Amino acid sequence: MQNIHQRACRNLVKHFKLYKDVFSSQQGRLHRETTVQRRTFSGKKMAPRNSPRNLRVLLDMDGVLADFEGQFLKRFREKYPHDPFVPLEERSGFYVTKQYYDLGQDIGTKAFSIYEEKGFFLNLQPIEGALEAAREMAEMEGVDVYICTSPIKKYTHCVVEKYQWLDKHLGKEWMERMILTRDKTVINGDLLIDDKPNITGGMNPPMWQHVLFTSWHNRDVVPQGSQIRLDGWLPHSNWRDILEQKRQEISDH
Ligand code: UMP
Ligand code: MG
Repeated sequence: MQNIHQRACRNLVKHFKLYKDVFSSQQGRLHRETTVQRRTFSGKKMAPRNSPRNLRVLLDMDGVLADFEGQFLKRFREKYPHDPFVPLEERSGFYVTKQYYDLGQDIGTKAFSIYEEKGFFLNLQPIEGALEAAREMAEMEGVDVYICTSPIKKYTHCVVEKYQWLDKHLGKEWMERMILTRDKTVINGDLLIDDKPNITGGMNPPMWQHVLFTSWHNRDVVPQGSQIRLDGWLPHSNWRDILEQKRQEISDH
């Protein structure tokens, strides 16, 4: 009799454990569905339940995803090994050409020739952690990511190579996100992550808040107005907090 009782108890415990495992895995699945996989049938992400709409993040390319400054210096020194140059630690001011013109008219002209050459934009190295961050951001629930980048005036190689760079490093599906414009102020977004300190254009003020991404040329710039600084993409970086804060602002409105 006691044996039957003990067996019954053991069975009960076993079934309870089984139920608990099934229940918690169901919960986990539900949780994942609501936090990561809320998508419409078209595959488009939906706004989180507590937010009226998706957060729109505009990501700059040169100086944020792609290392323009590093490649510029490398190519300049390879092409003009006997000319003076500006080490990265001494860079200041957004336009690298302007600083090279200060070294002499001919040096400025040579500087221009560097980023107008074929292959320059395609061969830019990704900035450390940028591709991982961009992918993670694009996968986030309720976040729409766009690439917002300005081509140079001599667009022959630059425009096509910007598309090629994105395809090479992030893939074909990112073509849908590409915005090429020389006036970023007219683009609608919540956040623009960009290394250029002073972004001006036809719309004043722009819709977006400017997140100033740290680069050699802007290290000493004090953020103005609603600008906030982002010091890079690596694990310590607070880009996730910046997005979360903005999302809160949208929900509160
Ligand atoms: N650029 C110049 N001159 C410079 C530095 C950069 O024309 O001295 C160009 C290169 C990029 C553009 O095409 O400016 C910067 O684009 P954004 O990163 O702001 O999108
Ligand atoms: Mg830039």
